[in-house]
Amino acid sequence: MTTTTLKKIVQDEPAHIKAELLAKYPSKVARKRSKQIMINEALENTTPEISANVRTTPGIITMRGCSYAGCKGVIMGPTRDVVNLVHGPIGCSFYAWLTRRNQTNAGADGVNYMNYCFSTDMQDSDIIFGGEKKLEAAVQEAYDIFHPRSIAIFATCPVGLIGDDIHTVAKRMKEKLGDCNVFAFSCEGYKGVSQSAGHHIANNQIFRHIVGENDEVKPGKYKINLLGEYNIGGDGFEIDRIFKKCGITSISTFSGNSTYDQFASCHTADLNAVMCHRSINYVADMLETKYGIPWVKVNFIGAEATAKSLRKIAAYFGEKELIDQVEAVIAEEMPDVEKAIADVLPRTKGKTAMMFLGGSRAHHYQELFKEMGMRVIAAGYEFAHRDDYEGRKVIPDLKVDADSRNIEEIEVFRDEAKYRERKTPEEIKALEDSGYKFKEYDGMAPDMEKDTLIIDDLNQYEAEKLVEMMKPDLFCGGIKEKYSIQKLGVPMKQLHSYDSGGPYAGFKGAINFYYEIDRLVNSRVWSYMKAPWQDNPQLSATYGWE
Ligand code: CFM
Repeated sequence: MTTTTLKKIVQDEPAHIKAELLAKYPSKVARKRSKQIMINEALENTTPEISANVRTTPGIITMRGCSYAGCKGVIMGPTRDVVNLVHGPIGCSFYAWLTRRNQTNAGADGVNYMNYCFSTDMQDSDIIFGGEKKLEAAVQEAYDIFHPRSIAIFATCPVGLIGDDIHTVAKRMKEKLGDCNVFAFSCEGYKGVSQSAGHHIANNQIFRHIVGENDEVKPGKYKINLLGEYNIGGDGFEIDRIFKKCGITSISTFSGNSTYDQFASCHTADLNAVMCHRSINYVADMLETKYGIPWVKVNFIGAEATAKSLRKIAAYFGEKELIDQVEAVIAEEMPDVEKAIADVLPRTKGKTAMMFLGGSRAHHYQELFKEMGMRVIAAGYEFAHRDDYEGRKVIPDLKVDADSRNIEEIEVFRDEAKYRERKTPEEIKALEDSGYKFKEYDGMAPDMEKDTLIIDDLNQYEAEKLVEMMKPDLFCGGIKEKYSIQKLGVPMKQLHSYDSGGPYAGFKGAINFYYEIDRLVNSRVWSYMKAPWQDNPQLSATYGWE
């Protein structure tokens, strides 16, 4: 019998911590995990290579989700006027029903299917005899009740296993209904190694079936698409508020509070601002190739980052009117932000945080912690690719393996009729010469301090071990980690769902975040928490190979 105690190990021993995380694994697993745990050396400009977007070892309790989650839940889920129909057992729809907190405003037309959950509710008999007829009937039923503009069908694991041809059903129903775009996603949960595969599948199908359908020129100046913003906890509403104030017209958001028509007309915008690089970079690249819209990386998490991103958008258009207005908005919004920082800083400065989240927030949220004087001592993504850690410069070196080959790459060509050069090559060059970066993302590692830990696909065991050893003042993750971390006496903030908070984007969001984190890391309640094993001995066992 052994007793586990919480003990604070000196935080500047990353090699020791890494060795401890790996110590319990069988040697083969330890070797694999070792490549996914990197000690950051970014400050010396020699970012070491990390292994990412690889399979999780069976038996390990991963934080990841599935391909269907990435396609249906993440990309298509926040679209309010498309009926998102899940073809599968009802269990697959549990996490598809408003659990992601992507908020919606029904808008002038009042169409909003967000509060519904559409499923074919497959039964044993459908698995045995096939579910195509049931799917067809479900599409018809949804059409008869709602008369939606579009119905999207999502495959769950059993659909791929029994071989239901969802694409043929979709095509047949599209022809039969006439005024409803029915199309399908082969996003079976097992495709790829995580939800990241589902993002790619979703991006391809939106591009193939909707984008470019509506050429109508929308009113407004300085037209952009905001890609990779999903309006969690109202983030997108705050960003829209700021855009409006600045005089920037948002043609479409992929896909927070979005509509079918936004996707259909997004090719009329003049710039793509990419927020979450991981989930949507495919659409950004395709829009550039086919329609000539350049893209830039932005980040509206953090007040400084928001100001920087607005200036980046204004610099692209290069018109004095917009540049002045953006500066006026920043000048108007920042005093409240600075006041809030001055208020919390004496209490938050020097506190430490860990963040393990999807494929972009573990990077973006570091901005907010920096503004509060907090240090991020360990961070990682669940399913990002190497470019999200090390920057897009590594893309040519990425290896295609059996899992990535599984995901369709669609070939996109210039649309001679609709392609429009947004800037002349000279204008682009002038911008680049002044330090402007198109199509660029440097990833998380360069923004992290030397000797911090960067861990890909963290699991339940490692999360607890890491907290025990490094004892951070705050841990950020998702619902699966929430209670096990809190039981260790460490406050836990969900940065997928924001618990029930938000928005955290933009200027107002930053202020919300400062105060919430201040309350969390300074609450004394956590010091009263004692895990049961701190008082009582815990039964322990050894593995066969030990
Ligand atoms: Fe992009 Fe997202 Fe994220 Fe993501 Fe997500 Fe999310 Fe996330 Mo949860 S699209 S990669 S698949 S920023 S749902 S809004 S919080 S894991 S870090």
